[in-house]
Order: sequence, then C-alpha cells, then structure tokens
Amino acid sequence: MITRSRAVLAAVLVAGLSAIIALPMISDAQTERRTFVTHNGAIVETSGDVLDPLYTPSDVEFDPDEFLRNFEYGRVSVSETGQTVREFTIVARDDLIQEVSPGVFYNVWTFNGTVPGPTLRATEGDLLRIHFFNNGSKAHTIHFHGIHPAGMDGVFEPVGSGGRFLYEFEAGPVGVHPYHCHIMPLEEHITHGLYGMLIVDPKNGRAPADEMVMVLNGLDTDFDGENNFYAANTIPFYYQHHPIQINAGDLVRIYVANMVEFDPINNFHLHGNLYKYYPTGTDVVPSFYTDMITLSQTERGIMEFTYEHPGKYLFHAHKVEFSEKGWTGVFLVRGDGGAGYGS
Ligand SMILES: [Cu+2]
Repeated sequence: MITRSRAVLAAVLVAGLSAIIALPMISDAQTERRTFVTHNGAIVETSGDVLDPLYTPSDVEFDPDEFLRNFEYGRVSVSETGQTVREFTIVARDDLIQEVSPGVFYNVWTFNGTVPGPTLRATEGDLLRIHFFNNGSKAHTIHFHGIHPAGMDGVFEPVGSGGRFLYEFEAGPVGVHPYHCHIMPLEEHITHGLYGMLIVDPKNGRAPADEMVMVLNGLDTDFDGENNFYAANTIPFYYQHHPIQINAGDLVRIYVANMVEFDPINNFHLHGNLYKYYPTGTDVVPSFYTDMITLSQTERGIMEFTYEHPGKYLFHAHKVEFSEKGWTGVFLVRGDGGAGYGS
C-alpha cells in the first residue's frame, strides 16, 4: 500500500506534464499557487495538489446513486417561539484525493467529504443554524444563495484554516439554492468542489414524487482553465453506466443546479418526454414545458415529468462537447408498477 505523501507527489508530477520550469513561484498565505508547463506548452497554475495517477490512492468513496436521492434535514428542535430549528454541521477540507474517473485522480475540495456537498433541506421559515468548521489548509466560507442578513453571506467573513463560523438565518425563499465557498480565487475554490444545494420547501409541502438531485459540474484536472470532464453529480458517464431506475406513471422531480466553471452555459435535454420547469423553484406555476433548458452558472430549478412508456431514455447536455466528456445518463423506466407517485 502506497501512502500518499506530498513529497512523493511533488517529485513525480509527470502525468501529462513534460517539464517543470523554474518560473518564480506565486505564493501568498491563502493560495500558495504553483506554476508549471503542460505537455503542449501552456503555462498553468494551481494552488491544489498536482497528482501522479500512477502513485495516488483515493481518499474519497463517493456513491452517485446514494447522493442522487439523499436529503439532509438536519438536527431538528423547536425554539421557545415555536420556530422549527434545523442545525447542520459542515466541515470543509482541501486535502482529499478522489479517483473521479478510472485512473484519473483529482484533489477535491469538499464540504463533508464529498463533491457536491450534502443536499440540505428545510421548510420556508425554519431557522437554519449551520455550524461551519474549516479543516482545510486555505481560508473557506459558505455563501448561500437566498435571503439572509449581510453578515451571514459568507463573503466578507473568511474562515481561516482551523477556524469556525455559525451561519444562522431563516430558510427562504421557497426554491432551490446553491451554496458555495466564496474565497478568492473563486473559480478555483468552486471548481475544486466546494458547493452543494439547499432546498427550501413550501410550508404546505410538495406533491409526492420520486425526487432526486443533479448538480451539474465540471472537472479541470490539468488546471488550464478548461474542463476536462463534465458530469451530473461529479462522476463522468456514471448514470449512463448505472441507469437511474424510475417507474412509468410516477411523477419524477429533479432539483438541478449548474455549477460548471469556465464555460458560460450548460443545458439539460431529456429524451422521449418533456418536463415542466420551475426556474429557481420559486413559483408553483411552471414557466416552461420543454425537453431542453439552458443554464448559466449557478442557475437552477425544478424539473417535473412522468414517463408513460417503459424503456431506456437518455438525458444529457445538448452541448455535445459536455455530453461526450461525461455529462450524460440514462433513465430506465420500469413498467411493472411503481411506488404510486401519481402525477
Ligand atoms: Cu474555499
């Protein structure tokens, strides 16, 4: 068993790189950026770990099937005023290594050990207390999209290595809201994986459905400012090789968010069907009935659809480059009766 060692990794950063050049190191307390040259001559820099896939074990076991339908509701209590309180603990790290595709290892920066971080869920008006611990080597924060006081915005309150912060605000508005680290350089902190989703449900709930989360993301594994892989939920081609099983006649609800860096747009195309789409999930009336939405960065929403006919149906980015680099999957629609989620 080879133990991961930064010294070893630094010495052998050869995969895909032809040479390390003696350009001055760019460093400051926060980023410790390193500069090197790729095999095609491009000069790139990163403050992440540069890895040799031949010698790199993986620290992260991420199961996209488990992530898909997992919602975290927090530790629930009731305040003296009768308000529901939901407490979450989120720990940031920036030292984990994940085999993101066979033979491709990447230094992921994580909330609670995975990319994306946990899907948090609350009801409008709940008091959220998010206990944030930064166990990383760099400063990090959590910036939530949504409505909250300025001091809870995770922008001007950097949490240094070893530090902690309590984010406290009321859940709202109803919708789907991404959260992400907001430390500069922002592109780097996001693309390494410090993001997740907060779902705020209406007080009267939602219609029963087979619910799932898809965070659309990209991986820049060679630090050149372009993504080498794309995915729904991090692992390229995962849901193509492991089709998502749903039932004909069941209402399916997908909470989707686009967290792809570097590329200005992403999209979601569904085969053999159309879906109702609720941008940002803030309205109870769908804005579109379509098989194709386009999302800029952090755009998100709710998709709802029901398949009538059993079989295999593709879903993917209609930006073909993205689908050919991993952002594609399959719904396997079973026709033998479902869980009874009526539409
Ligand atoms: Cu960060």
